Amino acid sequence: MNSYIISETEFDPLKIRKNESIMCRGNGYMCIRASLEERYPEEKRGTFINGVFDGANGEVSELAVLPDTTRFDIYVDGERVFLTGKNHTGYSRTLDMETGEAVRVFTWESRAGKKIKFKFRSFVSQEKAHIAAYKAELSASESADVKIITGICGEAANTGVQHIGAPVRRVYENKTMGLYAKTLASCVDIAVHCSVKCSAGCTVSHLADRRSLYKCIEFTLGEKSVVTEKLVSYVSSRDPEYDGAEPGSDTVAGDGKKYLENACSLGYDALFNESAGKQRAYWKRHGDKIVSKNGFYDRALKFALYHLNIMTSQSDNRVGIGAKGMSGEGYKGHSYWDTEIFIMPHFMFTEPEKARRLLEYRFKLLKSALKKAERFGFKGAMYPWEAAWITDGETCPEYGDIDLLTGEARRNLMGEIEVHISADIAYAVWQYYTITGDTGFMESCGCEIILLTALFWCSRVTEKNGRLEILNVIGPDEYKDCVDNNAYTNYMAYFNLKLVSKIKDIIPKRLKEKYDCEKIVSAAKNTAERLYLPEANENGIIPQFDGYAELKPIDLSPYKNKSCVGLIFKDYGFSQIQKMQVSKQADTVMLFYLLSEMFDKKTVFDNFKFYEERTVHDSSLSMCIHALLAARLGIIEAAEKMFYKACSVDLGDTDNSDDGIHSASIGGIWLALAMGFCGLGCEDGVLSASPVLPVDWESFELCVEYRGALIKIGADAGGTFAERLCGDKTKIKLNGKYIEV
Ligand code: IFM
Repeated sequence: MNSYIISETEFDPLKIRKNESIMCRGNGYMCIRASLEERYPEEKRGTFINGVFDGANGEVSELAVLPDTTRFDIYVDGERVFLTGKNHTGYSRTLDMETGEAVRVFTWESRAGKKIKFKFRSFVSQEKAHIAAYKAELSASESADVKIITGICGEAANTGVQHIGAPVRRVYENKTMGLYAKTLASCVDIAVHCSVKCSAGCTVSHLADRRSLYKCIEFTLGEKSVVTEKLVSYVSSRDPEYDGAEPGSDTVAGDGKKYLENACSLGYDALFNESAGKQRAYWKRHGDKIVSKNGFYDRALKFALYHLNIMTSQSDNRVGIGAKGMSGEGYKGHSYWDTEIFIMPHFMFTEPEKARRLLEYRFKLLKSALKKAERFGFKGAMYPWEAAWITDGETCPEYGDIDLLTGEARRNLMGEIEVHISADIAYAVWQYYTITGDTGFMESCGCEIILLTALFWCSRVTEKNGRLEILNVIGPDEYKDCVDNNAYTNYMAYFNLKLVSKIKDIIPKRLKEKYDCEKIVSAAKNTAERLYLPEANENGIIPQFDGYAELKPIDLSPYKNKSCVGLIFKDYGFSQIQKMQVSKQADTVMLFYLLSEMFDKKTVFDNFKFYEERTVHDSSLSMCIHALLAARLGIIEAAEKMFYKACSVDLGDTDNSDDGIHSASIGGIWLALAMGFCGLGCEDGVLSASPVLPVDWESFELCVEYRGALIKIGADAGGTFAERLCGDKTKIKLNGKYIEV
């Protein structure tokens, strides 16, 4: 079984959207959903460039769907090719994650009984960030007249919202097509170029349709296959190459045309070989694997690594990671705490320069965070709950869905009171520093983030009951609004405040001149000392928030372990759920992963059990953390079951990924394996691990980059192992003992 392959073996219109997401191709600069060549009502095409957000129509800024190049309208003897349940055989579609190429084959039968073989191939270049390529190979059982119409469709829109203005279109020398447009509110220039060529003698013409430009290729097909090759380039004025400069639409158009011409001089095969080579080099450094009877685990791991790679910019520190990466419109392409807590550890331990860039993105958001704090009457940095482009500020919509009875839009409070994100970002800064020892980053960005987020907490606390409390928040469990002293928030804020004393000796002069650092250090110390940290009650349970113990416990069995999310809302309204002991996702238990040194094993075990029974795991962020904790607690069988569910979030049989894959859950697959089963950590500047092997697994291994050395760590039937693959000798702590690798 090849773990690099994701496939579908039959055509199912109801799976179109999900497969568009999970088989999405990209390179961190752009992503293209794996839409089928022919059109179907169920499809949701989408091409995205990292950082190209737009907030047209007064709605919050969202990642804009760009002009589409994936569509091929094909006619055989005048009959349009599309698949029904009966008119085709030999269907298969695969994404080969090892090379990044998608391949789709089938034999279609026309109404007149002619059989046409189709093979479509496509990829987004790993080597040339702006380039994508498509190839269609056709052959026929008997002679048939074929017409292929393909090009650039500028009608593409986000669900119900057009972000791209009316385009300018050009055809150069009857060959290259160019489509130029601006996003409506953010005024980002977009240039899409496309060239289509055919291996057979054919008639070629161009068609201009509304907002679109196509090439029409007509030829007579027989047994000998005819190949149509389509190369495209995408460029935007927000690209990192132009950072700081206003390139102007002519430069953007000129560069896009140049990129395409250069790609055309190579052609599909050479471009593919180059790109696949780069993708293989990625796998060489990311040789993580799970060997087990159930090959699903290894595939899920490769799937996670594949998507982590394509969702993350290779060079730009002005962009974050969307909750769906760039694989769909879901969550509007916004970045949440998902990045710092679920995704970033992977990069800290494998490609620290990417982790640094992601934190630099948060540094660039400081201005927005300061402004947001001021708007709500606080000091310091109150980070946006949802972030898009660096100057967009808070992009969490103020209103959510309508109340079906009244038709009134329901207020969405996350942007205002889901404040734990500020502590999550500070946590990630510290974690990055302890893993990498990157003092340069602390000097340029890290210290300032820690100081200003701590200052926020100093102003966000309320004097009550003779102590400082944090009132009116939403914790990670979003099924509970407006609670006081959410344990997760309070403990993470405490950690954030305590960090200030840890960095006080490395605060750069620049910051001392800019802020009254001594005052912040002392305020953070006093606030931390007086901050209320919810403690375990007589049953050993740390209340998720004030009054949790008084809420009604209910039987969650009808809602747990179901493939459908939000089932509980069929029986209860949101206000009823507020009064029940039911959590959407890991909340208090997150602390046992992040701040494990603050809790003893019994507390962790008792709370894990208590809260898991009360959690419906309706968020994709939940199961991976539970798997991680179960592995750390040594309940390996349960951990494996939970890991299986975490791996199934996108790869399982649900339609939950139609709007894009789940980035946090994907980060969580690596997290559960690395920080759970492998027990990876960093203690006093030394890499540590304590791998445990589930009984059904033969072995697993992870490749970790630690301070310049690449180290393979894992477990097999012979026990645990650590081996240096390259870099300098280094000391690590394996199963509690120091060894040199
Ligand atoms: O950040 C998460 C949140 O914890 C649960 N709802 C979805 C968000 C984006 O993934």
